[in-house]
Amino acid sequence: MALVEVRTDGDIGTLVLDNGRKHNALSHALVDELIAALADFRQREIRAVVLRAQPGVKVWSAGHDVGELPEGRRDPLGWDDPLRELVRAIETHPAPIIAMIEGTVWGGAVETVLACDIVIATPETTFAVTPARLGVPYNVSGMMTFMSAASLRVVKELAFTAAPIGAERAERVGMINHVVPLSDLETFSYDMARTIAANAPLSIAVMKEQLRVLAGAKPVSPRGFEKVQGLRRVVYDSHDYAEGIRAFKEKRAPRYLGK
Ligand code: YXS
Repeated sequence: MALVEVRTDGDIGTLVLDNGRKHNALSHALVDELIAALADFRQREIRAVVLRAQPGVKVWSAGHDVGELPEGRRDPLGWDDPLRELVRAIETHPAPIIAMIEGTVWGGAVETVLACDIVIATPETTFAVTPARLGVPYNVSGMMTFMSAASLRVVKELAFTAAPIGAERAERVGMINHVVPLSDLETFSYDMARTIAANAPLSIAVMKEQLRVLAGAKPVSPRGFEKVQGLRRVVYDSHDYAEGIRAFKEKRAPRYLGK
C-alpha cells in the first residue's frame, strides 16, 4: 500500500504523506516513494511541488523512523541514510517545493520541511528539533540546513531544548514563510504554486541551484570536518545514544548519564 499519494494537476505536483499509523515517520520505504515521485516530476517537467500530509492530521510527520536507527557503533545519519537522501533530493529538485504544514513536525521532518523552498503553516503547527531528546548526534549538513533557516541563537535554543516552536514565532524569526488559518491553507499554498508555475522554469531552477550552492558555501577545513566527525562518533558510540533509542522503543523516559 502506497505511503505517499502522488498527484499532478497541469504543471503542479502534489506529494501527500500517507502513513498515519506511524505518524508519517520518514521510513526508508516512505522516503523511497518520495524520491521516486520527485524523479518522475523532474521527468515530466513539473514546475511547482506541494509537499503535504493528509488533511486533518495532528502530526504532519514524526521524523526519522526511530525503528530504523542503529542502536550504536554506526553513524545514524550517514550519507546513505534515507533522511539524508531525502533532504538532498528536495534541495536539488529543479522546481520549487512548497511545504504545506498542518499538525506537529518532529526531528528529521523539521529538517525536511526547512530543506523545502517555501514553508506555509497553520497557527497550530509546531516544529520540534529532537536530537537532544533522543541522544542523537545530528550530522554536519543537517546542522547547515537549520543554520540556513534561522539565526544561530534560535537554532541553539531549538537544538538544546528540543522544545517545539510555534508557527507564529517560527515566522517571526524568519524560519518559515507564512502562517495562515487552516481554512485558507490549501488555497493559499496552491495560489503560490500556480504563481510559481506561471513564471520561467529555467530561471527559477537556476536561481534555486545558485542559492543552494551559495548557502552551502561555508569554509570547513578537512581538519575541522574530521574533528566534528570524531565528536559525532563519541556520541553515537555512547551509552546515552543507545539509551535514547531504547527508551523510545520501550516507551519510557530516557536516563542520560552524560557518557
Ligand atoms: O506503539 P505503536 O507501534 O503504535 O507506534 C507508535 C509510535 O511508536 C509510532 N511512532 C514512531 N515510530 C517510529 N519513528 C518515529 N519517529 C515515531 N513516532 C511515532 O507511531 C505510533 C503512534 O505513536 P504515539 O502512540 O506516540 O502517538 P501520539 O499521538 O501519542 O504521539 C505523537 C507523537 C509524534 C508526539 C509521538 O509519536 C512522538 O513523540 N514521536 C516521536 C517524535 C520524535 O521524537 N521524532 C524524532 C525521531 S528521530 C529523528 O527524527 C532524528 C534522528 S533527530 O532526533 O536526530 O532529529
